[in-house]
Formats: sequence, structure tokens, C-alpha cells
Amino acid sequence: MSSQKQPVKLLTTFGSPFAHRAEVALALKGVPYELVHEDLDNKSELLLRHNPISKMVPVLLHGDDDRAVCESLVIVEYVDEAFDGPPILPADPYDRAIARFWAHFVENKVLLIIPLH
Ligand SMILES: N[C@@H](CCC(=O)N[C@@H](CS)C(=O)NCC(=O)O)C(=O)O
Repeated sequence: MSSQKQPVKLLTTFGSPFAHRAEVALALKGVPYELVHEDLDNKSELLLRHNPISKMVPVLLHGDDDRAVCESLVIVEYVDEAFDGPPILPADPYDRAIARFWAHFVENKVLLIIPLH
């Protein structure tokens, strides 16, 4: 089966802006996916196995359950590269760098002041 057609699961939790970021990327690309809701007070073996470093959601599982992508901004870029559909990041390297700059700015300066789980 082509990797484009392999099933996609997104480990998420209610109200996570980081998981929403990954969902927006999947929606923009028109990729069907299954949401798997995590209880962050009782993390699943699936989450701990696929994200042993930070143990956070979102985690994107593509194909068999051993292919896991962690970190929402990494997931956005993976989804952009792995699936057909309209590009998310600009084609021009300079424009891509500017998009990444603002994504990191939001990550480090804006989201840090919002209390999250
Ligand atoms: N830098 C991470 C942040 C993800 C994050 O903060 N996820 C929260 C939910 S909104 C989480 O899983 N928290 C569980 C924990 O801290 O143990 C990303 O962009 O994916």
C-alpha cells in the first residue's frame, strides 16, 4: 500500500492547541485520520511507547504503529511532505524560513504565556 493510503492516527487531548495545529495540517491536505483521545493524567501505553521523550500529545502515527512523529511543528512539516494536496509551507526557501521563524516565535513567546495542562 502506498504511504499516502496508509492509515493515520493522531494522539490528542481535549483542547490542545498543539494537537489542533496537527489537525489543521491534516485537514488542509485532505488526509483522513482517526483521533485517539488521551487522558493526560493516565497516559496510555501507546503514547508512552511512541513519545517516551516528552510523553506529550500530539503524536502522529502513520501506517503501522511503529512510525510515529512527535512535536506539532514537526508533524505539520511531515504532513506537508508526506501527503499530496495543496502545499502548506511556501516553496521558496526564504519564504519557508520566514514561516518557520513566525511558527517558532508563536511557540516560544506566545503559547508560553497561555496556561496549558
Ligand atoms: N512542543 C509540544 C507541546 C505539546 C504539549 O504541550 N502538549 C500538552 C497538551 S496541550 C501535553 O501533552 N501535556 C502533557 C504533559 O505535559 O505531560 C508540541 O508542539 O507538540
